[in-house]
Amino acid sequence: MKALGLFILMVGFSRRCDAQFPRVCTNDASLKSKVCCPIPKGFTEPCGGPGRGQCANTPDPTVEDAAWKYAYQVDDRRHWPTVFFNRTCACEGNFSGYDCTKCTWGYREPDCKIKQKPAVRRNIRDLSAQEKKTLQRYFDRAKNTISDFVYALEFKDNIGGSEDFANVSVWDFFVATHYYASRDTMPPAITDICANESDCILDFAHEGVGFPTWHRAYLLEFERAVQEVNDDPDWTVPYWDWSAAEDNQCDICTNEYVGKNDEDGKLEPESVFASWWTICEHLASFENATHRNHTKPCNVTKVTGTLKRNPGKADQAMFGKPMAHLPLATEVDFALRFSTYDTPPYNRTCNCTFRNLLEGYADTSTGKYRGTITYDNNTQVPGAHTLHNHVHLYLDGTMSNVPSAANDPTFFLHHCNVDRLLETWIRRYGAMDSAQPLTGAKPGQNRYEHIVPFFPPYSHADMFKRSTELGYDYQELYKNGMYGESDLGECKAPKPEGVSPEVIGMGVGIALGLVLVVTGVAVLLFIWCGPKKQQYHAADTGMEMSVRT
Ligand SMILES: *[C@@H]1O[C@H](CO)[C@@H](O)[C@H](O)[C@H]1NC(C)=O
Ligand SMILES: *[C@@H]1O[C@H](CO)[C@@H](O)[C@H](O)[C@H]1NC(C)=O
Ligand SMILES: *[C@@H]1O[C@H](CO)[C@@H](O)[C@H](O)[C@H]1NC(C)=O
Ligand SMILES: *[C@@H]1O[C@H](CO)[C@@H](O)[C@H](O)[C@H]1NC(C)=O
Ligand SMILES: *[C@@H]1O[C@H](CO)[C@@H](O)[C@H](O)[C@H]1NC(C)=O
Ligand SMILES: *[C@@H]1O[C@H](CO)[C@@H](O)[C@H](O)[C@H]1NC(C)=O
Ligand SMILES: *[C@@H]1O[C@H](CO)[C@@H](O)[C@H](O)[C@H]1NC(C)=O
Ligand SMILES: *[C@@H]1O[C@H](CO)[C@@H](O)[C@H](O)[C@H]1NC(C)=O
Ligand SMILES: *[C@@H]1O[C@H](CO)[C@@H](O)[C@H](O)[C@H]1NC(C)=O
Ligand SMILES: *[C@@H]1O[C@H](CO)[C@@H](O)[C@H](O)[C@H]1NC(C)=O
Ligand SMILES: [Cu+2]
Repeated sequence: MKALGLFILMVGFSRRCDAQFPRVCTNDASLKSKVCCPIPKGFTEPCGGPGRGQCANTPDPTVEDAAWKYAYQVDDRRHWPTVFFNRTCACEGNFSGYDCTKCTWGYREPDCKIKQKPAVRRNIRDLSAQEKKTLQRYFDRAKNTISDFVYALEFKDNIGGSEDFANVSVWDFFVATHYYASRDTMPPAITDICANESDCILDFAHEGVGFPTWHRAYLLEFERAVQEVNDDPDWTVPYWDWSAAEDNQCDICTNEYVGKNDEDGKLEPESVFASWWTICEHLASFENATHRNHTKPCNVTKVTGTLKRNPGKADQAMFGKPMAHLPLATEVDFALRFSTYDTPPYNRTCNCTFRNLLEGYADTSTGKYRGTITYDNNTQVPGAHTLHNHVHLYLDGTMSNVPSAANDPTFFLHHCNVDRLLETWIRRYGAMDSAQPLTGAKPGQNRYEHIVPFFPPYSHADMFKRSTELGYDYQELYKNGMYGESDLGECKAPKPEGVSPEVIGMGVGIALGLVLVVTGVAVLLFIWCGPKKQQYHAADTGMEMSVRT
């Protein structure tokens, strides 16, 4: 298998829309002119010419937000992708891709005129023995094949030319992409500017309304890349239905699937994935080098370790008792009852929204945000780490830190299930425009903003529709939509004001209100004063394994 991987290493496969940038556009002339309009093979004009595409100014749907000006004004990811390229291919009809030789999601050759029958993403537990082998082989080939896309090793200001871009494997390209979208912006040491956490962490993919659609795009790109690298356009990424796992433990953590780990969290040598290297494992600030107070991009050529997993062994004092097992089906049921997709301020403090429950900063019994509380005596009450975040932390290792998570194949199986839950929500409540805000989200997460860092760019709105319009479907939606209507925790519509017949009830209410206020203040104080870093949990504890600078 390894030999096969190496054998095909140098075989070129065409890549479709993606992030950070096609090799063909990272030559000195293109970088200088900011034009990325290649002449496709078999054509004579850039972008293919009339009937296919032409070179045009890149649209810039950015929503400027004064609240983010410190972090944003010097960030390469602002006005994506115009800091790097401001003229790109505008493709006609259903053509797409950086040179208009590809089809938009859901369409196929010839001439992208065929609307494809939705490809079905299947439950990983239903794959045949042979299909499981294929999955491993396909992933391994992606890990060992050089991508058509290259990655910048430097800030834009410091990029001299093509020598500042590095080759990267197809798999590692996705690791770097997840890292690039979510890395923190400034070193935590700059506390005068980073008085508010939101000024320091500029995450285009998490803790916000764009979370579900960012990862939907990411998964589509990933699926297509694996298809292309293995020359199998019908392959689909399977989903791991963790809420249905036996004994609520990692039922795919075996060598048949993603690999079994030993006591130290290392994968057994029998697993294909035991030999996988990892990249981008530390927060960028870990590297110390800064430029205009920004942390450096991940050096994609540097191996940082191997995959680590320790399911059920995450620190319960820090993350709570539920870390001993996977999230329960009742918790998923709860989240899917919320018809409100998201609300201002569209960050991790949101209450009673499907997005924050799915992402995992809201409690799956109350529906409300709950951050970690640390008392003076150093006792800690863990915050909410639910659903998506819970699974990341439960796996305890590579998956539990944002920058490194996508090194682990489990990431894509997990996120496929997260996307299935999004799809279940969309089928029940509808993909209404109003769900995604026009303004008020974090940078790059508003409805029509470009999803950073995919190239050529497209928006969150493009992803917020029935999956069948994007060319794929699921073997089965979550419980086929059967998850009840009644229990909304503390999020029921408030009772109309007026004289309550139950005075005792009121007394309890007031007491509860006081408790909530006190808790709220404690949480806020903690958010305010806590150290800054990025992990899949609801508030910062400063106790993570990676070294902070
Ligand atoms: C694109 O960038 C180039 C190089 O910086 C600049 O000269 C040009 O004016 C820009 N074009 C647009 C449409 O912003
Ligand atoms: C995409 O292809 C379909 C099917 O042929 C066609 O109906 C549709 O008009 C095309 N879309 C565009 C924008 O050309
Ligand atoms: C990067 O990969 C391309 C295509 O495989 C190859 O032509 C080029 O020499 C590689 N560059 C480096 C620096 O290895
Ligand atoms: C932090 O946020 C508060 C409240 O939103 C604001 O008043 C204050 O100016 C912000 N501090 C900085 C340094 O931006
Ligand atoms: C990063 O900075 C810290 C504190 O200044 C220092 O101790 C550490 O050695 C630096 N790390 C690297 C890799 O330079
Ligand atoms: C970087 O941070 C330092 C310390 O807060 C500040 O004085 C300086 O102005 C910042 N530089 C830039 C370019 O933002
Ligand atoms: C990236 O890492 C490689 C391997 O450790 C090293 O040789 C190279 O100098 C690094 N490049 C940059 C720009 O830091
Ligand atoms: C969430 O948004 C509110 C309002 O802008 C802000 O005060 C708060 O600091 C944000 N919290 C986090 C964790 O980003
Ligand atoms: C620490 O302080 C909290 C809040 O005052 C209290 O509830 C808790 O029992 C204390 N824990 C210990 C071990 O003293
Ligand atoms: C969510 O509710 C908690 C109390 O449960 C409160 O502290 C927090 O401020 C609320 N979040 C928002 C965005 O209103
Ligand atoms: Cu993510």
